[in-house]
Amino acid sequence: MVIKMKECEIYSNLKVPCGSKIVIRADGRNFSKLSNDLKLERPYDTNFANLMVGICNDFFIEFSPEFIFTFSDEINILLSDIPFNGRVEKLDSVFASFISGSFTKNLFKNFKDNSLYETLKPISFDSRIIPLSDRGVFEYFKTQQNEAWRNCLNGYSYWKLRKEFNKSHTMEILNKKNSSALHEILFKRGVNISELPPWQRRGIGIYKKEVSVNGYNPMKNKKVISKRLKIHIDWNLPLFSKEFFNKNSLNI
Ligand SMILES: Nc1nc2c(ncn2[C@@H]2O[C@H](COP(=O)(O)OP(=O)(O)O)[C@@H](O)[C@H]2O)c(=O)[nH]1
Ligand SMILES: [Mg+2]
Repeated sequence: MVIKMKECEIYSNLKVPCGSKIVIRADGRNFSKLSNDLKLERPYDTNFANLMVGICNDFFIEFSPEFIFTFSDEINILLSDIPFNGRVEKLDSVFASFISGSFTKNLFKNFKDNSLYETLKPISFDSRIIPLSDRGVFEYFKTQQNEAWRNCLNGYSYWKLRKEFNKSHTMEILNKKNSSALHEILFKRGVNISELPPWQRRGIGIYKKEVSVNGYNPMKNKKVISKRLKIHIDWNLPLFSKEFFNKNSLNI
């Protein structure tokens, strides 16, 4: 019997549900090690955050998503116009590789010290697809923003304590501490968590925003102001609310 090879590609017709919005979440692979190799500042490195924003910007230009939310080494992308006919294999593989390629491109822009690259292995991201209802989309972004906040609290607590204690003792101290105990640990060491930069506490948003552009109408010989949508990098996100998404014409 002759095997029809096309029929062996059994996953190629797997598609996201019709009419559903999807979020793609990409996460850097082994970035704990990468953060050592790149000698990133702890717990937050501004060059690294700029690099992640560079990826989001590249993604926005290429695939016109509705909204992107990034913190740490993860990128959450909301798509309502879904390319590749919604084929799961295509979406996961193209997006993860696009993001990995963009990471490398932006790495050279944001980290100028060539000696850092000598030991660096190729970078990769994983990618997963989450189909969501309209209500689910809002809940999703709220959950990820809470995750960003926890990451901030844990990161600062860990690295502050590591200045005084070794790794295992630090872990012991942090074990089962609730968030007010962590606030206390930080406050005693001069960190008021609510005064940290918003992008560290709440993550970074990328979306289109209306801007006014000054122009000139030669027919009427007059200055005119027109409105245009421009990619906006929001380093100052509020806590996500329906109002935030409505205000920015995000259909969430
Ligand atoms: N020092 C530093 N590390 C970062 C920063 N952003 C992300 N990371 C690292 O990236 C890791 C992301 O977590 P996770 O995905 O669970 O770890 P992975 O499985 O090793 O990629 C964190 O544990 C940090 O080590 C940063 O701004 N500074
Ligand atoms: Mg990771």
